[in-house]
Order: sequence, then C-alpha cells, then structure tokens
Amino acid sequence: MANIVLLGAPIEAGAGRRGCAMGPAAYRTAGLAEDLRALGHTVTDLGDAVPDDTGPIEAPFSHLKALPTVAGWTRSLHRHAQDLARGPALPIYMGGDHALSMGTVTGHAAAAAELGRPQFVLWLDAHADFNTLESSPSGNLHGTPLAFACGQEGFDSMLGGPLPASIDPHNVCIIGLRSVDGVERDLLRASDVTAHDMRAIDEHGIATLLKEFLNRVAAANGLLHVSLDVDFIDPEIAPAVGTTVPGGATFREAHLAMEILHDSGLVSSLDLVELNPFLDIRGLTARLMLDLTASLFGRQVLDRPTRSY
Ligand code: Z70
Ligand code: MN
Ligand code: MN
Ligand code: MN
Repeated sequence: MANIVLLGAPIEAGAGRRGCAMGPAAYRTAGLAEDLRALGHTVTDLGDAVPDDTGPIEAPFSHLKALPTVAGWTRSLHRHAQDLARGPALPIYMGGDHALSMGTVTGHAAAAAELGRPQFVLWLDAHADFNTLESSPSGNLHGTPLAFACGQEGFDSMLGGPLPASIDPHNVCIIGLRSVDGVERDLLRASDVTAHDMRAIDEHGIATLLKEFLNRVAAANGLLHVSLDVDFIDPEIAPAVGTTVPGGATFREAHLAMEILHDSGLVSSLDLVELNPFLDIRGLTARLMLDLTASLFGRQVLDRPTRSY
C-alpha cells in the first residue's frame, strides 16, 4: 500500500478564466482522501500551498497574463515538490490550473537529479502546453509549463534564475493531443518529446502507446510524474474545464490508462489539473477525476488485475 500526501495548489492565474482555485476544495468535498484510504492507502492532507511574494517582475512580453503571480506559485511549488520528492510519500498535487506544473515538475526534476535517476513525465492533455513566453498566443501561462520544464529558453523570471535541472524531452510523453498552436507545433516537432494525438489513440489504442512509454521508464529505472489535465477526457463526460476541446479520451480509455499506470508500479507523483468546479454539473467532473485517481491507485472491478492475453 502507498503512503500518499495531498497538497492543494489553488492557482487560477495561469488560466484564461477564473474557477480553478476552487479545485482543491472540490476534491476534498468529493472525498479524495477517503476514497484513497478505502483502497488501503495511508493519506495525509497537507492543506493548501501558498504562493511566494515575488515583488514586481517585468514580463518579457506584454501580453503575458499574471506573470508575477504564476512565478510566485512556481517558486513555492518547486520547493514543496522538491521536499516531498525527497520524502517517503507519493505526492498528489490538487490543482489549480496547469501552470502549477511549472513548480511541481521542476521540483521533481531537481530531486531526481540529486538521486541520479532520470525523471520521466507523462502529460495527459488535449494541449501540449509547450508554448514559450514568446510563442504563447493567448498569454495564458497554463499553456507553457511543459516547455519550461523541458528547459526551453526565456523562462528565467519564473524561478528567478536558471532551472536547477530540466526534464530531458526524450523522457516526456504526451497523450491526448487535439489542440496545438502554430509555433508551439514547430517547437514540439523540433524537440525530442513523444507526442500522441487522438488519431494515434484511435489507430493503436491507448494501451499500446502507454505501455511503450512505461517500458522505457522501467528500463531506465526512472521516476514518473503524471500530469493529468481534465481536458484529456472528452468534455461530454468532463465538462468542468475552461477550454473544452471535443473528441477527447473516453471514460474507458481514461480508466484503462490509469489501470495500466497502476499495474506498472512506476508512478511517483501526480498532478490533477484544470478542474474548474464553477463550470461543473452536480460534481460530475470532480467525481470522475476521483474515480480515475482511484483506478491509478489500484481500484479494480475484480480482486486481481485483468489477466494478460
Ligand atoms: C493554448 C495556449 C491550454 C490548457 C488551454 C491553450 C493552452 N495552447 N492549456 N488549456 N490546459 O493558450 O497556449
Ligand atoms: Mn494542460
Ligand atoms: Mn489542456
Ligand atoms: Mn532522443
């Protein structure tokens, strides 16, 4: 059984609309800790993180929104994540918009570098979140965390200096893509990131794509951070997101991915991001995110994993 810590990250400044700050409260109301305990895990809720006060930061491009606020969250969450990664428990970061991953992923990357182990990242998302501060068309910083974590240039204002350790793009896998911006697409292509769009899921099945990546994580004795964006899932069943993109992962694909992740035993940290409870329908999306998390932590229909065929 796992030792799990929950940390709330009620940031909404990175998204285009307000509401994600209510995410951690919705996860608590829906009963995330209780559901995980029911599976036999030890769960400690650490409460919510608080952003650093950075003072004024001049944004390198004027269209960027709330850069000092996002930088304050990044610095705080980076420290929290690095500390938690050094400890015995598996952290779940309850967002909050996806800009929170600027702190969590880079904090885990720094701790992995201390251990001399490669840090892998699985990004389950309709978007690549691979914009740089320069390429971001919207100025919404939740569209940039993966580029930041992979060491793309121009982000020094975030942590107030260079990254202690960046993620090797070769160790990143995005699954669920169906909305990528023009320049972002060029950056992604030029990088070593493995990017699977919905067509890849349709043609090969999510299990094939995911297992191929997990085999690489296992072969490298890597640590694995999973960043689960609500919009990975189809908006018909997960409507509580600011940016709905049709054609997302189905209920069954999303659960299967979580079950395969559980069976792998490789997951070392998890972000739950972009839940906007203000846009939800009677807790539907919050509950789905809880159920997916439970699948990732071992809930299954039978008392054994599905046999291999
Ligand atoms: C777009 C941008 C984004 C999430 C929207 C959208 C980014 N690529 N990310 N919702 N989670 O504005 O950069
Ligand atoms: Mn995202
Ligand atoms: Mn997204
Ligand atoms: Mn390579």
